[in-house]
Amino acid sequence: MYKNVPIIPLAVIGVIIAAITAGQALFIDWLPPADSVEAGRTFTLMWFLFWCSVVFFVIVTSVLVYAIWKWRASDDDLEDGPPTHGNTKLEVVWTAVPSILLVVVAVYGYIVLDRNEAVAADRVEVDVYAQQFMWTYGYPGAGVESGDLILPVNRQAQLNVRARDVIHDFWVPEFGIKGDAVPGITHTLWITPNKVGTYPVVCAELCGVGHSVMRSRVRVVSEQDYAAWLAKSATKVKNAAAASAAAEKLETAPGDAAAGKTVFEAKCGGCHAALGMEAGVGPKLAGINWSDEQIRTQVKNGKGAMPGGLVSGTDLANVVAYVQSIQ
Ligand code: HEC
Ligand SMILES: [Cu+2]
Repeated sequence: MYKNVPIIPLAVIGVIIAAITAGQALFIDWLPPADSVEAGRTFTLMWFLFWCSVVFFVIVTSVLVYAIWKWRASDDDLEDGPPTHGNTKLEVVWTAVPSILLVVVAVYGYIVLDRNEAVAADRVEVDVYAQQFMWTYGYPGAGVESGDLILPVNRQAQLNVRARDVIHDFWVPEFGIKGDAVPGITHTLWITPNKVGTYPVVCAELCGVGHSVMRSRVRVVSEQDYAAWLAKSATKVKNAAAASAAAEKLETAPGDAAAGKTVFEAKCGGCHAALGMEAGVGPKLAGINWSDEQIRTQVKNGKGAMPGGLVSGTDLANVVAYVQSIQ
């Protein structure tokens, strides 16, 4: 029954079309390197779908090209074509084969998704914050905040992606995972980087004028480097907190008005004339009857034409004591 099938011309056309299609697939870098376990699975699924499509594309296109060439009507042929009836066998085949393939793809896709979203017990959790136009990464537990995302290699990272203003989208092309950052929602992503290196984080959702520069970096490092980085950053945070607590302690300690007078002359006298007893650029300070706290806040933060941060530490305590001494 296949006597009428023109095997040779079809095969020649098929080989040509297959070569062109495969050439485009193989010689162009369509995908970035798969540098996470999840990207490996997803990209393999992608290529499976692609090569299945190539097979059917080649079959259908070959028959089409052959038919166009072979049965092209001559220019003066105005007749309707001969009436043909369908071919049941052929129709059963072209319904059954794609149906089976769809089921295979659905099962395969489900397996990939299920594995990619399996949560590992030893995962590291990172809070990802998107805002116009930057990314920040928080390490809960360690109290560390970072502008770069640091991840240990070969360990699953759970990213809790949040937006502080509008919708953004967290994307690291090499990781094969992308997830929207939506205000009010925490979007969880699981990524297991499997190669040490530095990768770009891209915002993949148009989020405003600075969208194209909303980039940061992921640094995938060894487990030891990760632990060392986290410990060092946690220590830095602790030291900064201790330093500001110490400064606060100095500022709020009872001050010495005589020493404060010297500081006042140097730092405040230019504006608060006659040692604060008269108005200059700044108002007269005698008789304002403010609390220590109010004076301290004024000096730390400034107000209007008065700059903040002129004095700190013990000098601040002393100058507050001086201002109180002239009330
Ligand atoms: C550059 C000028 C300038 C310097 C220097 C300056 N001040 Fe002032 N200060 C002002 C001005 C102007 C105001 C009024 C601010 C306002 O309320 O807009 C002011 C207000 C204040 C007030 C609040 C008084 C009120 O009634 O509102 C206090 C207290 C004060 N200064 C203390 C200090 C002390 C202490 C220093 C030195 C550490 C200092 N200032 C240095 C210009 C200055
Ligand atoms: Cu954005």
